[in-house]
Amino acid sequence: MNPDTGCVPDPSLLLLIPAYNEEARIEPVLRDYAAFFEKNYSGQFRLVVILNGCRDNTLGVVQRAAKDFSSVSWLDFPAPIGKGGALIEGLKLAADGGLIGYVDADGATAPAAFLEMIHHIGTADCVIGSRWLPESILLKAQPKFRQFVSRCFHFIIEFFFWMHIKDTQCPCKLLRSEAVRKIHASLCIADLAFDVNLLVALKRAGFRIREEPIAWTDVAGSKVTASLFRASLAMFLSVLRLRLIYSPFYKWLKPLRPLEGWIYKKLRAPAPLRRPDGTVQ
Ligand SMILES: Nc1nc2c(ncn2[C@@H]2O[C@H](COP(=O)(O)OP(=O)(O)O)[C@@H](O)[C@H]2O)c(=O)[nH]1
Ligand SMILES: [Mg+2]
Repeated sequence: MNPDTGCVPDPSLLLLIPAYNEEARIEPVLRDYAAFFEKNYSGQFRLVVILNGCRDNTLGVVQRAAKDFSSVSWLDFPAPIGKGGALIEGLKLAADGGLIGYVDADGATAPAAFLEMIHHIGTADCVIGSRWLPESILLKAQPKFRQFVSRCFHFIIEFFFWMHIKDTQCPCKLLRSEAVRKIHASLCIADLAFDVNLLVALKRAGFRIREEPIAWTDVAGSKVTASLFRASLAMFLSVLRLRLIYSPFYKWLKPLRPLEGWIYKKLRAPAPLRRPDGTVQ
């Protein structure tokens, strides 16, 4: 039974958590989310962790949590598919009539804050948490330089795509499964610019995105902050590619693909994914 309405059951909810070398951060997050949603959500709840190529014991930690919570499971891909690639795989699990969303493995978004997103979806197709609205609550802000880089990235995104979204990168997003299904073939960005890929695809397909303030806390151990320069360059390359995909010039740039692949390799970032027919979206 839905606690708000007293009668309509909540839609099924699938929560994805991409995880790479997260043995130190992920376990309390899995336990908190599973316990909270099993208690406070009347619809079916599933939490799927998507790992790839972890070099630590993240898998063992996830398996330990899955033993205690039946809602927790995992997918493990050996290939270096990146956060975006992991989410592209996870979004394939979108179930009819349900909701699907994702958060980071670090617990920056508390379960109650994610539940708020569900209450906010209303007639929208996607609701995204935002750390850059006046009502947003930053329990612990990101380091100053990271914030500066984040705002530069924001202006680039706004210049390229004109979406008027204040925080494309907040790792707290919730979507209707139908919307995910319709745009899934347009998802190809494997690195951390995946969020931009997702939002641009939704906007271009005419889906409604609602941006809501979120209570958020920065958690130590970010891989992005640890390699900010490399990660930012890779993200810039990915948004540039995304902009070109939607331009008439894209087909002329095919000869540059090997160069692009070489740059991603040098930046140690996952290159855009290839479709089964070998083309890149
Ligand atoms: N599966 C997978 N997850 C990743 C990869 N890189 C980062 N992640 C996950 O993506 C999320 C964001 O990473 P994080 O270091 O918290 O970045 P930040 O929140 O932007 O500082 C975390 O849950 C990571 O474990 C990757 O290559 N593969
Ligand atoms: Mg994070």
